[in-house]
Amino acid sequence: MQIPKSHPRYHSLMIREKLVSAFRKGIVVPEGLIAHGRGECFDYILGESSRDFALEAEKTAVAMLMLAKNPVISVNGNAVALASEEIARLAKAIGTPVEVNIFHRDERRVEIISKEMERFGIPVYSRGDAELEGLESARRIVDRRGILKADVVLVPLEDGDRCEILKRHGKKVISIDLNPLSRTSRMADVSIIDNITRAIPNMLKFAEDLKKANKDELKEIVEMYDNRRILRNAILAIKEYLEKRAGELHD
Ligand code: PTJ
Repeated sequence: MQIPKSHPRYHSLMIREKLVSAFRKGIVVPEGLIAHGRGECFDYILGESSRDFALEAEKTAVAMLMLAKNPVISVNGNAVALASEEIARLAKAIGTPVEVNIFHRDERRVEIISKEMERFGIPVYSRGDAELEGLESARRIVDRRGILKADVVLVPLEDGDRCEILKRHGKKVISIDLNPLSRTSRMADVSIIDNITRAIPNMLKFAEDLKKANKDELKEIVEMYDNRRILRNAILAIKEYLEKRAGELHD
């Protein structure tokens, strides 16, 4: 569909088009379109920009990934539809493999998503040759070389229960989820409350800035970070936004 650039919601409508096109290619499931609607709503009441709490989490996430022994970026249909190239650039910048791990599992879709990511010349794990104990959903099926042995996992647009299990397996979890109230956001070690379309490009900039940082400097960033404060600030930002809007309607 042709969207006029002058449309006040141009950017948001273009993102929808990306998802619909990825749905037609078999990358995104119908449930992914619904999940995007929830994300859009939170983005709306967060002002559709990367707020301070998001930027701090993004910088910390990059430092954590750089310090990790075995980092991995887990991708699903929506993440690849919205940010495949940027994810590949981030993976290259910090030397992280990408693993396809989807909730609505179907081998054909795993293959389509893997091919989509491999176009950028990065290692993509998708063997599904191991299982995460304690998890019943298809997300338990992982790759021995990736999530199974990872110490830090970046999970964009997660569906909830996996975050807890990853943590039970001793891994640090970084989430990207616009909903600060979600189970994933509450369980993660670093919760990035931002749209994936902004979060990954921001992380790329931080990766560039931190390229010359030494281990101690990276450790300090991680040690100074307080995820409860970040979540609180995200919820308060929503409250302030809504109060401001309501205030504008005073007689
Ligand atoms: O490709 P699959 O099979 O792994 O399925 C992917 C979905 C997204 C359908 C699956 O993981 C799922 O059901 O996720 P949930 O439980 O709906 O959670 C997705 C979370 O992502 C929600 O909290 C949304 O608010 C959030 N979200 C949606 N769009 C964005 C987002 N967060 C950041 N950026 C977005 N663009």
